[in-house]
Amino acid sequence: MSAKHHVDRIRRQSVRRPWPALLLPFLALAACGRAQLPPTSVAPRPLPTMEPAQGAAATPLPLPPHTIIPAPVRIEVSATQSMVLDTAAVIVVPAGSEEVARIGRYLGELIGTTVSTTPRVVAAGGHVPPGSIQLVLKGGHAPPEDESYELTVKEEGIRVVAARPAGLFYGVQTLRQLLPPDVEYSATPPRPWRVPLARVEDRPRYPWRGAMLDVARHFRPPADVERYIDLLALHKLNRLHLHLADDQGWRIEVPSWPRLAQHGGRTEVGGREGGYYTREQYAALVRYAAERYVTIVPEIDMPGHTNAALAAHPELSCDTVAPGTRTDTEVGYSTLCVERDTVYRFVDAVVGSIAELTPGPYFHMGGDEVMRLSHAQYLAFVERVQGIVQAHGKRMIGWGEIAPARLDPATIVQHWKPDSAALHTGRGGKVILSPAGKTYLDMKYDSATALGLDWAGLIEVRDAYEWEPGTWLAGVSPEAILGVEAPLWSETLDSMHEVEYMAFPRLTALAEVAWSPQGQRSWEEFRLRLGAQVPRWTALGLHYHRSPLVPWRER
Ligand code: TNX
Repeated sequence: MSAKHHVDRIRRQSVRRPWPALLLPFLALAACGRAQLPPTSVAPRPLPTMEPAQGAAATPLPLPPHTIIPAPVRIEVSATQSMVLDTAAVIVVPAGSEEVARIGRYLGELIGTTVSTTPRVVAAGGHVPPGSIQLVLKGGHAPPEDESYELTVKEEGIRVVAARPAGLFYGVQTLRQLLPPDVEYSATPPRPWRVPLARVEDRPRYPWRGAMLDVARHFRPPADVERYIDLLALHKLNRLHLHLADDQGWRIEVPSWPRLAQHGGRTEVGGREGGYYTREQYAALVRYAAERYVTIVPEIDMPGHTNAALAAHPELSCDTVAPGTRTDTEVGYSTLCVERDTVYRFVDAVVGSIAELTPGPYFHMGGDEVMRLSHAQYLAFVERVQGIVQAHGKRMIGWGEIAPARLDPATIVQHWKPDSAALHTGRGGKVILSPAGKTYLDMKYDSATALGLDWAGLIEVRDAYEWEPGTWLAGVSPEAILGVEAPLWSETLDSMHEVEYMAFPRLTALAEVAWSPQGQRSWEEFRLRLGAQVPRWTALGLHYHRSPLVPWRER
């Protein structure tokens, strides 16, 4: 899918002191949206309003101050002035940086749809036509993981400046959201685009801004995963955790254990044919994600949730009798035989083969919901797997249950339900927050939602938005929180449309939880920005839940 995107009539938000000159300053909307005008030489104007959502109180709702999601740290957008991006524009990139040139091409494809409307990418140094876009890598000593950027849109041209290419990519995503939503259509007729004059300074709150896709319960072909990656990139999310194996299916080829995918990949929940990724397909997904600054985090869930592996290789179970394949959704019945050496040869082969294809530093071992082992057996298994993962050069991640094992501080615990994560942060370890009652995208929105489960409660978009990760876990300091991840378990979801419907708009809300400063987040203001996404989401063909809490605007 080409990267394409939004926004119509923009109002600006200045969270701190407004920048001087050029931009018409409004003050940030206060909680329920009455704007005040700061001292300014520009004559005050009434804040534009919109019709209330159907069934809402009769008070007209204000337009949002801007419609960028996640909200940048600092943003000013002119309500009245814009620049014109026409076919003379080029995209200027630093000479010698293929990586930034690639970001330039990505931006060009977003803006243009044909050879004549797609801006050329040129190396800095030559003549730059007015009204062009410059992607600038600034020197300095920023750490490799720096994701900050600055974006300025002036009449003379657009500049994105960052220390690292990732920052440039995020600046491009913000620019995408300043462009009219029609850019998201691949068949839009060529014409100049208007971009409101703007100035943005931005950086993420958390380095881990993730989503998880359960491709084990229902397999998703690579094209669906690519689409999900594109949607993550739009929201400045940077991790895609793939749940690659569970009781109902094994989804990745392991050459030395071919039956895992060939037999274990046959089925899925409900009994339809499953599927698996070949090594080439998986490597292509990793590349596709990396080009969008998304790190793939592979998970092979063990020692439980392993029926598909046991069905393919009965020597992994204690009775060595192959169980049948399973297409139901019961949990807790399967386990690897943790006393057998074969099991560790299997773990080593699987971790090694996936690690080879995974440039990202992480390997997720699952470790959840094990009911057939003693606690001592379970902990010993986790510790042994940690050694194998480290021997393959990766940092281990596991669900909250692994915390009581003797973990290396470099290992990461993913919290999903009350657990002993504090044990791990006590030893200097980090935690990813995926509290089920806030981040589980497979929970129903309300009692009328046809899809999904409800064991962790009903989660409306407001619930997903309104929480503070920094103080979420008692006994865990804010510094120990690596970030936030939203898992999408797929027991009840067997199409990409259903996946999208459950993810959106909650994933949009969680992207802002992970990126934007807590002190600047307000549900009343966020829901206005969310409601303004309709034209862009329509252009993207996105399936989403029309939450009654959001004033959706068609234009
Ligand atoms: C719990 S969260 C699970 C998954 C299920 C999910 C359904 C976790 C680590 N385990 O196996 O799919 O609930 O919501």
